[in-house]
Amino acid sequence: MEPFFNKLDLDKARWESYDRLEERRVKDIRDCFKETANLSEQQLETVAYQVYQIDVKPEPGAIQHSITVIKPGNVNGECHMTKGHYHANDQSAEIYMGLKGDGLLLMQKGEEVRLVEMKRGVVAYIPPEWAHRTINVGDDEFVFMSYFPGDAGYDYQSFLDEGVRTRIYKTDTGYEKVSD
Ligand code: PAN
Ligand code: ZN
Repeated sequence: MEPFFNKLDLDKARWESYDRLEERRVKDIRDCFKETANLSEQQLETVAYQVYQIDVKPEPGAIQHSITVIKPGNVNGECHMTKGHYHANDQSAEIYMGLKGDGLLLMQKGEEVRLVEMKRGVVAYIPPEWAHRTINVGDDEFVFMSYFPGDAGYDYQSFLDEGVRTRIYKTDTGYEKVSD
């Protein structure tokens, strides 16, 4: 393949161009939240996050990279978050870099949980075999960049089946962690 580049607008925390945009609405990720009874149609249709994808072939040796934007908001108090996943290829690590806003990176392996505050400039390393999810705990959008192996893949179901050990709720002054 040919070498290529894309420009990142550091002020806007967005690619100037990209190949694909994936959007997930609250209705697409409702199973991630603890309390989902009585959600309005409007809330179900709300976009929780977007992934701006640069397309690279999903091959060993390649490096995927994308920007995720989590919109501010909550579902019955629980902050907007990504679905979260293990990598299907469980030897795949990943790097997240905070670009804008206030987010948390939650990593989980069995009973163990780690949380990293992902402000602009924080670069976090997700080792192989740790599930990972990001959460917007701020009042503005939270944006970060991901770099991961071409053949990492996604295993959403194992994380969903296992269940998350820590939930993050909005408070007047920020957020609180609640063990589940
Ligand atoms: C990220 C995530 C992205 C969206 O690029 O895929 O933030 O989160 P979900 O995939 O959990 O919906 C990544 O971790 N890739 O491996
Ligand atoms: Zn990942």
